[in-house]
Amino acid sequence: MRIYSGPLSMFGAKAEIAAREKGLNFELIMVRFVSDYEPKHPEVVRINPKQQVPVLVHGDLEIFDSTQIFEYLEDLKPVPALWPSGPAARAWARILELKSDEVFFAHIIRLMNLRKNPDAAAAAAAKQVALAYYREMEAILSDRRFLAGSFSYADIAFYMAQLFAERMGVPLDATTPALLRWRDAMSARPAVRSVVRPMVKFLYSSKRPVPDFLADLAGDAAAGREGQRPV
Ligand SMILES: N[C@@H](CCC(=O)N[C@@H](CS)C(=O)NCC(=O)O)C(=O)O
Repeated sequence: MRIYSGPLSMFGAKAEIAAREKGLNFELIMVRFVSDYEPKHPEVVRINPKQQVPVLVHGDLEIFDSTQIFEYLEDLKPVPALWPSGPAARAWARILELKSDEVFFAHIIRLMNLRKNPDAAAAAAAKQVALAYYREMEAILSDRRFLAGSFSYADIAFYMAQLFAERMGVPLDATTPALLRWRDAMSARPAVRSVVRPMVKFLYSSKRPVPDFLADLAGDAAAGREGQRPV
């Protein structure tokens, strides 16, 4: 199995975390990233008409999109299950995963695009929507450890989206204590650490800010050592 990802790809990180949580062996191919994923890796261009990472190749199968990769991994290796059991619980978990990627993260992409204009009214509006989403997730976590009950793809998706939100100036704070506990639990998972550590090193090596909650993952990178080298 090969996974094509990028050093700052939150969607690639989703796929990689899931593969690691499943205990699958795979080769990770980091595609070039300067300020964007350019020039595109030829295999990514050939396989994904959207020319984006992540892309997964397994034997004759070539697929793309982090959520589609989740579904394939779940069918390929059902244990440990990363969707909850029962049709309603699974459907709800899938909706949470979709909302994280396509509703919450849309506002974070807006903030990325407004980085040179942080005082714009549109940036303030995007932050407010993201903070309201934190409150929604806080309410969900009031009676459970993970968003869909058991640990699931919904948690992986929102962890990565929130990490990027933090980078874009929408941090969690004490007003959402359950969410802070959830994030600590997520950050402690070996699969998450394996994926986020090189990302943090890349942030340091490319002199980009690193969210405080990830500082302990930096190791030597914080002292100026090289991060992950894209190919
Ligand atoms: N919905 C897709 C989104 C993939 C995506 O946006 N990938 C980004 C990196 S995180 C990318 O490859 N961007 C380069 C581009 O769009 O040219 C997924 O879940 O995989």
